[in-house]
Amino acid sequence: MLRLHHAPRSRSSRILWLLEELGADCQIVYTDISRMDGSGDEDEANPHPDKKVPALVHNGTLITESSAIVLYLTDLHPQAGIGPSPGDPKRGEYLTWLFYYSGVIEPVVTFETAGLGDNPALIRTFRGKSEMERRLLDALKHGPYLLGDKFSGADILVASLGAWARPMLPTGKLVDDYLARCNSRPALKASFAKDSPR
Ligand SMILES: N[C@@H](CCC(=O)N[C@@H](CS)C(=O)NCC(=O)O)C(=O)O
Repeated sequence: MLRLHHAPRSRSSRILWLLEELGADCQIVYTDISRMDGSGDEDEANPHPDKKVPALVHNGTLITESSAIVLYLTDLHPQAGIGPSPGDPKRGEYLTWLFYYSGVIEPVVTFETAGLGDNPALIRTFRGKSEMERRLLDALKHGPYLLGDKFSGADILVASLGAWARPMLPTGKLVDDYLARCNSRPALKASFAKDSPR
């Protein structure tokens, strides 16, 4: 049994999208979170240790962090073909993008937003926006998706960032077309209906 603790218009919305891609049966528990604009509040019933979303519970096991949840769910539903399984030649590239997303892209975006994009210690550790842009463009040149021919959970992470903060991704037609391709997926449209409680 899968249960997703979800807050509308947040990082858990991308997990709703993935669940639709996978055709996975999952209970959605709508939860309040404390938001950047000062609205909302922590929900005591949220099992996330930091009272954030997404938080996934599978047969009593708690999984947090978007990339970990994406990997967990695509491994759980290999037949959907949304993430290469162990043994697939694309597996290493898939893991690289999932972890590069959480380990580099999100920190770089956060530092840029905070005006710390030229901090030498941060650049030494994570590199900066230009290196991140080069990595994305190099992959998408061979597209149409990050892993090449096949759409994957890594695209859900990057495209959902693009929907939230388009200026944080490289400008230009290559990325515009990539985002349009991802955003036209029927599973994303289906997930919108579940984003807020009825
Ligand atoms: N690295 C985490 C970040 C999760 C996160 O920051 N979620 C936001 C919503 S977009 C949240 O729950 N914020 C509530 C808070 O900061 O208390 C992930 O990707 O899962």
